[in-house]
Amino acid sequence: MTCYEDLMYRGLIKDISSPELEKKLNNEKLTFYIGTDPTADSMHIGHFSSFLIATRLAKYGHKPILLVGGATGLIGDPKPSQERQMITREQVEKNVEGLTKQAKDIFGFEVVNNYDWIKDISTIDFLRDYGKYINVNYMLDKDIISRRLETGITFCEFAYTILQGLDFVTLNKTKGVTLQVAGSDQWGNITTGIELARKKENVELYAFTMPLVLDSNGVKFGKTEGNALWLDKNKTTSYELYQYLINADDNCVIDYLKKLTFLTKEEIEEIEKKHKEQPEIRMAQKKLAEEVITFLHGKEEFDKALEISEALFTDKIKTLDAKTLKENFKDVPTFEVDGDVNILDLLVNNNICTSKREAREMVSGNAISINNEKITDLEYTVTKKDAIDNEVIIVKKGKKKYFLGIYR
Ligand code: 383
Repeated sequence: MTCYEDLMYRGLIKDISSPELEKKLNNEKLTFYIGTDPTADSMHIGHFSSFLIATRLAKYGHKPILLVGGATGLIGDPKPSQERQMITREQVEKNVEGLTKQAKDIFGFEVVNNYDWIKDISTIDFLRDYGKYINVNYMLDKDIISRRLETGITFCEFAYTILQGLDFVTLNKTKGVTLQVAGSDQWGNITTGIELARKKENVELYAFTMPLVLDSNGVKFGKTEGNALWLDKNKTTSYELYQYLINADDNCVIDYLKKLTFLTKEEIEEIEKKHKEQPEIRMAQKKLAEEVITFLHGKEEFDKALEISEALFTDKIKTLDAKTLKENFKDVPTFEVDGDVNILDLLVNNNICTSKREAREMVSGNAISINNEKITDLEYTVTKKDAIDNEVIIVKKGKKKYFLGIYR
């Protein structure tokens, strides 16, 4: 398969800047970049699904540069609905540090910061050297800007697209970058750069965008209720990531394998065949979890996540020690236990059940287990002896809800 065919097979191409791109990707070695703004100190799984393109193109001999937007992060890429909250300079600096380290650790490519070239451009130079080439009418036509005209957009965010445009032109001059890659939400910013390069430098730059990765309800991949799935394993454990991936929709998991792993077409087809025969064993989801977590956190972390998950589903939970359990359940609701306590009181006092009545129903209905042993006796007394290492009890309510009890 050629590079372009591979990208098409995986559904990784949405918009392209020109039909020449196919030949370029297949026959030349391009230097390209993909950027992210320091809105947080870690990337999340949504970024990962885009940034993986860096490694994918590198495998075909292209050279990736990862950009962290130390300058653009101070301005804010216009969101569809409303103006962004400004982030303090200190916070942006901290986030840049976190992201730079993370990008290097995970992908191992060169990382640049646009603050390095934007900080020294004076207002007059900005307006003369860049502003003069970009027509306001052209800017107003961009989706990212036009959709904000009703609710309003400040000049600060309006100007953002020119900064991203000047990055593309600058990286072309300083590093020989000729291609920019991003998620499809970035098309407007990318084309500003192409326009600037044509008008100012008489140079043709190239780009393509990737479609957003969605689940079958049209929800963005990685959006869970509440928390983002961070790539920093101190913020989102490998176990949590495993839980998210293992629960991927049957209808989407093959698409995820194409977009988020380096498995070949043949390997994916093989998995798809088995997946269709026996979706209930979730082998496609398991493979997805293995590939993604191993890429992000390494094999050891994946093995640990797998071990914990399997232990929770079988009666092996007692093979885990208190420390491992505490580490990996840090985001699970936690409560303290003191002495001996009746099962119903334990459930109600720690908000596992909302009432004694619910607690009774759950226990009689076989829906409560402690360290994977079903508790069905309404009179059961939980004691320290139930705890792993005399310290930890894992209460499971129904199929998926876990609570962590710690004996003092
Ligand atoms: C800034 C300066 C550049 C090039 C890019 C940027 C950042 C860009 C942006 N990107 C998103 C972000 O930072 O806002 N203006 O969260 C996301 N990306 C990637 C991908 C994506 C985009 O980091 O679609 C999802 O992850 O492009 O939303 O010179």
